[in-house]
Amino acid sequence: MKILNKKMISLLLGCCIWQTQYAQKVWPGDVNNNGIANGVDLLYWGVAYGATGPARAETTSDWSEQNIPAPWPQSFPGGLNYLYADCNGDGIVNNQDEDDAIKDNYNKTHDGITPDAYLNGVPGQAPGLTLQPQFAEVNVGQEFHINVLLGDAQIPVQSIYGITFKVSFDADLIDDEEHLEFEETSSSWIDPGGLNSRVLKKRDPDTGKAEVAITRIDHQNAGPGGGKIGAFSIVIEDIIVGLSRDTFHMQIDSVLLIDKDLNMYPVAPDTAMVIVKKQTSAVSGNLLQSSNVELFPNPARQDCTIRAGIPLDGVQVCDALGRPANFMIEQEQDGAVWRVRWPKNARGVYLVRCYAGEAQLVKRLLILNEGP
Ligand SMILES: [Ca+2]
Ligand SMILES: [Ca+2]
Repeated sequence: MKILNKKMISLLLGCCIWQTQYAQKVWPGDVNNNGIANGVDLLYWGVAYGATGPARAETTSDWSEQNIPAPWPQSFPGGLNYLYADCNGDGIVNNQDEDDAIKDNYNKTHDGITPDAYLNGVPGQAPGLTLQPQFAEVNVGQEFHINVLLGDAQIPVQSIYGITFKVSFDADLIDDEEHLEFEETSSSWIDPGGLNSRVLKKRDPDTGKAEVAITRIDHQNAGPGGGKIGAFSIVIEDIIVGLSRDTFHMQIDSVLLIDKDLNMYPVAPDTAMVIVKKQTSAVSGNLLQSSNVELFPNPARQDCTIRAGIPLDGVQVCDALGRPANFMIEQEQDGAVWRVRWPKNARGVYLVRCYAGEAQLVKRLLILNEGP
């Protein structure tokens, strides 16, 4: 038996690489060629918007492998050719590639998937992608909003061309597909004129997943800036059996922000919780108003204090997934003052639930550093 020497191995490897390169196909909608069509592909498409090059032999947006044409003059950082952004193969990157391919083929996969490079940042260090519920409590069947804000005065976004983010939510509280929808802010700070951006919105209430991608198409960055970029409108269905109240959670799982040159920047994801009241339950109104409950310091490093205008029956802290956090919670002064301490490595966003009778209030707590 002949033993392969180094030269033969490298020749064999070279042969494999050669074959791989020439086996490349276009899958209409998978612009970054990683095996799946999703919001990240919209970002690549936006960067290549308006480019032209050789058309494919066959013009189609069907989800099937297509032979590549001759290379286009331009490439993305990393070397991927712009020809992949021409999803339908007609020789130009324009709206049809988005409508007919990225949207229609959303979440379809081929071959092996190379995971997309999302860049979740650290709260307090990177600009935040914040979920801001319109109300702390809602009734079953009541429509409410969770505003989505990107960057703020403390930590603005320096430069943005596009962003995509994935969220999870409590699907069992959403009965109808239309009862969780994202509406982008028209003429937001990302696109003040309202004419130079495109949005991809997809949600699957069955699995409790949604993705939103926004990209500019004019090769100009927006920013520095911050503020509202859109809102989820939500209706909770009356399907909560055996409970007088429940909570609706939404969290941002992954986010990717780019500039016009496809440089990627970290963004700190957020989580939100809204208490759902059943209309038949005896809820004692707005005993607990936000102004009645102080939480300080916030952001906090080692501990925080809750001071309420009335005695509280209890305080609970949940992590980003809505699970009770293993924090030390001590009651002082007949329940009007509570002190919360946490273990090391607790950095992140938490939700603090305060109870008094039938009333509840949720406050967001940002922990910047590890405990003592
Ligand atoms: Ca892709
Ligand atoms: Ca095209």
